[in-house]
Amino acid sequence: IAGHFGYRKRDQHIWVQNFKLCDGKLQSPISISSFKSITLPLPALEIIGYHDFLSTPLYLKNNGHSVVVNVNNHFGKRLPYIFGGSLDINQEYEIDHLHFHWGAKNNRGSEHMLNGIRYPMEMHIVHKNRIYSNLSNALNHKNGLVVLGIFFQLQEEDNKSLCSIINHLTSVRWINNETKLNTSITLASLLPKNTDVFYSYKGSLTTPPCNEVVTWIIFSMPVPISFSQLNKFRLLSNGNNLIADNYRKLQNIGLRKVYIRKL
Ligand code: 1SD
Ligand code: ZN
Repeated sequence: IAGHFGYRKRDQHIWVQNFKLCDGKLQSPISISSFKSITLPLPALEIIGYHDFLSTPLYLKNNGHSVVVNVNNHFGKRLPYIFGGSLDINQEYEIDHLHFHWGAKNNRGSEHMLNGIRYPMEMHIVHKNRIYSNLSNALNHKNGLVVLGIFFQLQEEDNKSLCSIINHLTSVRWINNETKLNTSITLASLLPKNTDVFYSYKGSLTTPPCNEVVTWIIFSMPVPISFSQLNKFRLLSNGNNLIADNYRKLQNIGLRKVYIRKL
């Protein structure tokens, strides 16, 4: 959606010049602290269709900022969707795509921070409110999007559930490369084992044009990834540089509240 923007400090500094919304009061990402979060007796987040095999073909694309799996063409079938949790009653959000943010080094990469920890990678599963016909329409409405944020944590063994994506990364090494996944993905296998505990707050896209239309749901429990798997993301290129450290600097929480759902 956005034209040119970069992630180096001096590049992020000028996002606001080209994209006015990036200067708003409800920007993302933020640093989340469990102690400062408000516990609410929220119902569980209902995640429907995440256990099904997604209709193929699924495409993986290097867009120069990240690597994206588009899920929105779910021919003839209902798209996986979410509701409940911290979301307004009767509002359903269907999946549009997922993408990743990662670091050049293991001590950075996630956009959000949780209790002072910056994880080496964060996955975003972007959902749009079913009442809007497409993603660009949803971007004009406060209740347009819900993004699920999932942290990754390094472990020795490979995370088998990521293989179908990671095995294709060499085919999308360069910007605008796109490839068909030859295996299906079961979205549920990409989620943490426990989705009962999550944080939620009102924020924005973390990339220009920074629309303040996102209800963020960040799971407390991370998902494992191995060193060698993470390194494969770091080989992707935008034509000039390797893609890494594609995370936005922290934004002020301001007057916002962050809610936590516990069991
Ligand atoms: O960075 C993504 C951007 O690529 C696009 O996917 C947008 C929504 O379509 O979302 C942002 S983010 O806020 O999910 N990082
Ligand atoms: Zn993102």
